[in-house]
Amino acid sequence: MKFGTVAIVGRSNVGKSTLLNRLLNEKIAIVSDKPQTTRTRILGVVHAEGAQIALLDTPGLHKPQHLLNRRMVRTAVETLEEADLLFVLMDATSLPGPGDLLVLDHVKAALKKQPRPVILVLNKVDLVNKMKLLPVIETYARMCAWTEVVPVSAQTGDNVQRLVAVTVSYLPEGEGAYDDETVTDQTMRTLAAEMIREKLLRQTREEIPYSLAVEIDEFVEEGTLARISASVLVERESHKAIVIGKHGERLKTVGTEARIEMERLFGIKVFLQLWVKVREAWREDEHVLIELGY
Ligand SMILES: Nc1nc2c(ncn2[C@@H]2O[C@H](COP(=O)(O)OP(=O)(O)OP(=O)(O)O)[C@@H](O)[C@H]2O)c(=O)[nH]1
Ligand SMILES: [Mg+2]
Repeated sequence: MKFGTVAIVGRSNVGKSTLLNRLLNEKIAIVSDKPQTTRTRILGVVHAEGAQIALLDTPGLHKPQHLLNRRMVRTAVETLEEADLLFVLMDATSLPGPGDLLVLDHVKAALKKQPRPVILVLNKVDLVNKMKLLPVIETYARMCAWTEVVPVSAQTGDNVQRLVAVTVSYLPEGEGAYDDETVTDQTMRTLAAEMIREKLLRQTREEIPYSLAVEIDEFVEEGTLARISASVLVERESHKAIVIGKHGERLKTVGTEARIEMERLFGIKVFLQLWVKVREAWREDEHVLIELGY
């Protein structure tokens, strides 16, 4: 038996959470086209033939500007330093930019402290034709002493099984740390809050996605029904109006979409109530961050 932890790191939007979900065949981490979607470390356990892989999805590495972001980057760096193996995700649709160089600096620093297998995962190959992919692979290949380079599409699943096989080959020998049923460390409460936040991210733009948070006030299971009450935190009155929308339409859409997804994942009926609260500068407030699990 083989067992090990694998940190999934990279800049925002490269598809780390999409890859986690793909490898688990389950939607555990929320995904969006807005940067800095993932704010915490998320465990996903892959039960493979003769191996168990503890995947750790992390927030995108970036230059932090708020306390929230400093904690996000710290989480990613700590995970990078602790894991047995690293997946460094890069976007195959473009040549390396400043954000990718920042990621490489973090990766090299972690490898210097503790050498480990490091796999370059070039994601989103579904968007690139083969002719354009080769120079991108060659450029990245020269930038670090990668153990392996694996191009994939987390979205379509292309080459993802090869990534699993390559990963297993580099895992340490050992018994799995999780029982057969364990897929994630995310509680239903956290999953519910995250699903609401994902729907909010889809419905908002500019600075609003960065300054939104969702807190579960009540989560009561009554047989086959869950009664959930949640607060959406925003930083300004003007943002509150936008989140609610004209005649409450936007919040209603968010609530409906989140409820449908929760019912599917939890397999029970959900009664969901949403409130919007203004909490000025919550991203700088340590107490609020701890309350939110950040
Ligand atoms: N076409 C294509 N799109 C992808 C692929 N993987 C991810 N995406 C899209 O890229 C966007 C970002 O995906 P995420 O999985 O949220 O990215 P992330 O790296 O987790 O981002 P952060 O959590 O912000 O650090 C989403 O719109 C995804 O649908 C892929 O293989 N192909
Ligand atoms: Mg993510």
